[in-house]
Amino acid sequence: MLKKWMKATVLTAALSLALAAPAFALPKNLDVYEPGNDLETTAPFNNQNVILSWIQPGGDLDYWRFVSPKTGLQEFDFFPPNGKNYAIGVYEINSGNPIAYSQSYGNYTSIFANLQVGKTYKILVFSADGSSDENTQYIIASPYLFPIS
Ligand SMILES: [Ca+2]
Repeated sequence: MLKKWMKATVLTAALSLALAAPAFALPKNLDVYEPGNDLETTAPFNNQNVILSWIQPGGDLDYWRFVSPKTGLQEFDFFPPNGKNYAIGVYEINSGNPIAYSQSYGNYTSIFANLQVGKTYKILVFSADGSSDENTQYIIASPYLFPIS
């Protein structure tokens, strides 16, 4: 009798924890492709002008952090896997409001973000409709912000 009650309590606790998580967030330990890929642990991509990665599964959130080497309007080109409706946003590091945002609707898209030199930003990529692709990577390119020297 006690066992049954405890089991129900544990289940309820687990369920409320799961429901408390943000809608898109996937527990890190379930993201087999990028086990450390959240805002706190993601690697910076300074001096790297192309990023390739996967949205998998559909609720995956990919964060990329960088310090801007320039001030002014900067271009980010985004290529989802063919036909996938992924979204890309550029944010100040601690902000939830994008300074630039676009949905791909299956195609190439580009966004322009007004950046300040020395300031830290994050790029967030996620699936706008829950679709994903475990075989084909998306590509973010910022060739003018981080030119190959
Ligand atoms: Ca990912």
